[in-house]
Amino acid sequence: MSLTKLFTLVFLRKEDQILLGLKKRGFGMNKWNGFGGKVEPHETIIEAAVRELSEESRMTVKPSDLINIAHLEFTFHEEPVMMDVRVFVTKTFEGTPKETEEMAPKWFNIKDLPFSKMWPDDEIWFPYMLEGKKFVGKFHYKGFDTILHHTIEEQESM
Ligand code: 6U4
Ligand code: NA
Ligand code: NA
Repeated sequence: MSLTKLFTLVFLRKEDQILLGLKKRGFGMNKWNGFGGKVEPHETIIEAAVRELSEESRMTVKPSDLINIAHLEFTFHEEPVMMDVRVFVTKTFEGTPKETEEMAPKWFNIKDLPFSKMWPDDEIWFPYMLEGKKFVGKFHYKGFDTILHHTIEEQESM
């Protein structure tokens, strides 16, 4: 796999709720997701996670409060790109979610998630995250709607 791109994805938890944002532009537009984006060359993965969360929702977290719960690897039929997505959760944060240029944030009850308007893989791996598991998930897509195959392996630690 020649072209690997590193991304972050952050989820804030508050009791039985999770903060998602409706993406307003670019990759994943019109889908609900956590907050995140590309890791820039000058920053660590954690720094990117903190920055993207703030840029997209105006929420603030300390780097040490982010718990890395998953690695997700997305590959695409007949495309040499791999997306390596590092997933973080935390219950410790400051601020009130605000709509930004990129995302419109909203708290969802974890029993009432909008899976039909999320990435198809989310319905497969969210249950692991919501049960507090750590895992590596690999998803091979054809286009952006069809998962040809996937694996999920639980990990002792990330
Ligand atoms: P700009 O250029 O600022 O719009 P940037 O915010 O750096 O982009 P973006 O938003 O394109 O990056 O990053 C994609 C986001 O979507 C990351 O948080 C990872 C996440 N993501 C990508 N594919 C996903 C998938 N199949 N399932 C999922 N999240 C995915 O749950
Ligand atoms: Na983003
Ligand atoms: Na961004």
